[in-house]
Amino acid sequence: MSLILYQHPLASFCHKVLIALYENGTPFESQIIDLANEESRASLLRLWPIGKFPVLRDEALDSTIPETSIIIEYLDRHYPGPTPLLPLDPTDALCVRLWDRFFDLYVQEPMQAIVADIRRPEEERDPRAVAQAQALLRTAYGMIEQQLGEKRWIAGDALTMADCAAAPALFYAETLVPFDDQQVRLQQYYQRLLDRPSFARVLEEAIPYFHFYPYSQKLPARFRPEQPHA
Ligand SMILES: N[C@@H](CCC(=O)N[C@@H](CS)C(=O)NCC(=O)O)C(=O)O
Repeated sequence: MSLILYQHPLASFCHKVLIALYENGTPFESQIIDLANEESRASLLRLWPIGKFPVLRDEALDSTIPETSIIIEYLDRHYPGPTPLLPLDPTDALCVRLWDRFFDLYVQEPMQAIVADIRRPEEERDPRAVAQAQALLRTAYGMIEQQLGEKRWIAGDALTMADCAAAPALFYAETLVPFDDQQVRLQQYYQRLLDRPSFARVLEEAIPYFHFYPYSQKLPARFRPEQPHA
């Protein structure tokens, strides 16, 4: 197999790339990274000393590609399929890159900050940083609602890399700061993302791991792990 994705099925940035791979039926091998396991962590650091994942390894072209947006652009260029993830028109492509950045920086990052905070010992938590992250999510939701207008996907009528970024970011963010009742377009967009077969498959594969997510009881009902009986 030419492509190997170093990833973890619970990790939101990995979901972003998995959606892109499933959209285009791109064959790949999955290498699960367990950061708690020294050997597994070392295998990631050898590829990308920053230690963030996913990382894509392409044996056929002898390339190692980190960073989700770069991975998706790489796949789009070298392994195109039925769902082009970047438009050919340069202006349209810029819009996709903007919204891809938007979801990574202003939805994923505050979401990760809130989750990281609850994983810390109580005395190391930072309620001010959490409140800032929650406020950023609320601002981002309002901007997404505006951007959607009558569009089906975030940058227009076709699903793109920006929607790959949006799906996992909104999936976890919504468990921390629920969407406003007034944000009807955002809610409908979120439902479209959940219904998209590529993302539905990613979520299905994550089910055995959701009990590791500290806010798992806020996930949509079908993904909520059963609570242990008293
Ligand atoms: N900018 C990176 C972010 C990747 C990222 O934050 N991945 C998370 C998993 S969802 C990670 O590596 N977490 C482990 C860590 O930060 O130590 C990308 O787009 O690939």
